[in-house]
Amino acid sequence: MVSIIAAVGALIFYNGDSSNNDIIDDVGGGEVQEINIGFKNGNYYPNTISIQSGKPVSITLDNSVGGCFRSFTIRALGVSKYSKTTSEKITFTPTKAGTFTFACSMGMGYGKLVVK
Ligand SMILES: [Cu+2]
Repeated sequence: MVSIIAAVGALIFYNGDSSNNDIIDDVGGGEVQEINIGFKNGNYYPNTISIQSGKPVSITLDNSVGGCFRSFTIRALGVSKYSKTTSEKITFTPTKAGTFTFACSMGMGYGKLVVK
C-alpha cells in the first residue's frame, strides 16, 4: 500500500514542475519524520510540532489518545484519518511552509504543526 502511494506521488511529481526534483530525492531516501502524539490535560500532547517541508511525516497516536481524538484532522492540509490503533499511522508529506492547526474531526483538542 505504501509503495503504491509512493509510486503515485512520484508520478505526480514527475509530471509536475522539474523544480520538484529535490522532493523526489528526499522521499526516495526514506527519511520519514516520525512523530508520537499522546493525550494530556484534555488535549493532544505535544501540541506544537515542528516539521520540515518536503519530507514524509508519520504520526502515531499512542494509547493515551482515546475516543474521537483518534480521528486526527489537519484541515488545511486535507489530512483526516481515524487511527484505530497505534499501528495505523497518519501519513502525509507537507509541501509548503506555514503553521497548520490540528484537532479531532469534530474540532476538539488543539495543536499546531509548524512546517519549515
Ligand atoms: Cu472530538
